[in-house]
Amino acid sequence: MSNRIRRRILPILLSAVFSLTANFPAFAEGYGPGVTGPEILSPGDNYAGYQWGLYNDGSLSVDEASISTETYIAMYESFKDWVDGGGIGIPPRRLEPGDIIHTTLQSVSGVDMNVIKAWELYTAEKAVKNASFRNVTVALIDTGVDTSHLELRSALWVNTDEIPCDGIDNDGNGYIDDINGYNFFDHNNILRTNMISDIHGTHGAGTIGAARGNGGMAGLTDNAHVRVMVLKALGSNGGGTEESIIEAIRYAEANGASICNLSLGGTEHFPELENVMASSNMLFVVSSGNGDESGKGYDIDASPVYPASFTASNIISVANVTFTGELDQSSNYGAASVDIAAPGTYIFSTIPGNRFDFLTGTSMAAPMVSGVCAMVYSYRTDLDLMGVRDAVLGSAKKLESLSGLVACGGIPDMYAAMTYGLQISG
Ligand SMILES: [Ca+2]
Ligand SMILES: [Ca+2]
Ligand SMILES: [Ca+2]
Repeated sequence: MSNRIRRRILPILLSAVFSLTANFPAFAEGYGPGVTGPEILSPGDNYAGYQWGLYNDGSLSVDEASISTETYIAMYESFKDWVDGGGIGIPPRRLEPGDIIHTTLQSVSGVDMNVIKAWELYTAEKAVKNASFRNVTVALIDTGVDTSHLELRSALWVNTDEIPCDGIDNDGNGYIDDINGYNFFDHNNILRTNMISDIHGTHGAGTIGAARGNGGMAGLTDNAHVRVMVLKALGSNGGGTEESIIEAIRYAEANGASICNLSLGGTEHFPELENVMASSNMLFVVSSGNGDESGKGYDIDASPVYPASFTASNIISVANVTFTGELDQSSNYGAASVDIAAPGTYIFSTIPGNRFDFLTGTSMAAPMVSGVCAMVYSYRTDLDLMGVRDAVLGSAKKLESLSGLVACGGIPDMYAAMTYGLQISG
């Protein structure tokens, strides 16, 4: 069966994550009949066939319809001339059928994180050793999250020591009514803030924790043991302050998170943030960044971005690989600074309003690694977080195209990471 995605991309918008959200009426209204994925993937989750990062049999393809930069500029200049001329006279150049360039991208079988086998192992052993699986909290420091999304309700960390909506800081942690996390950007407990800016955080939360078997998509982790703590530290323009991010990190650690996803970064070096991260007991998973102003990825060993380029050993920096096994053209890389790549192009996940969409960027790749780390940490009670890091990097599925671009030369293999260093019988 072939799953085909059709989409339009304007060249000028290629690098902008938010630009990829507008054109998907097919996914506009929650759970529908949609396209059925391979039944093996996640029975009941009818969109899971789009989640090539979990399982890729080579059947997924994307039809991209784009126009050349030259055509775009010609149209823009023509429109500008027309406006400058008072909107009369020669009409501006319009898009003609010949201007559209169609490209079909075909996925390559096996470029995935071997998630099915990992789930089977986890589920089979869960029946026997349920009590000994670790409960893991993943802190997502990002924009807001639509905490009411049907896929996320059972995925969220709950502060059981806090009574909601009574205006009192019941657990005395310094934050009033912090039930699923906190908003460090606006300094309040509102986690669902804006339908547009919350796309970024909601998408990452779905990749890690969307419910399995209830329709829609499938998150990487088991809601019974892995939860997402929502920490908003970025505003509606995607920016935030060093102070708010540091405060969110301190909150995460103080309230039991062990893995911290940071799908954010910039070229400015923040020494205090670096100190706080290096001295934290958490494992950080950070995005390597989406290239320069023209959307072209670059070597962050030569031109650092932070926090991806911080050298602390409790940081995993993540680049973005496409479903063909190549690094995405927009993804930053670095043989020393970037540890691993992960699926980050045409990533299907949750967005606000019970909807779903495809997004592209290293911001989508980092939550993949956070989800894998969380499952390994939950399953492998014999490992500490540095052991989890070693397992994920040491068992990575090597891809020739990534050699020399990321330190481990591959993408996560969830099954191999969970069984890293173990003798598996049968
Ligand atoms: Ca509190
Ligand atoms: Ca309260
Ligand atoms: Ca689901």
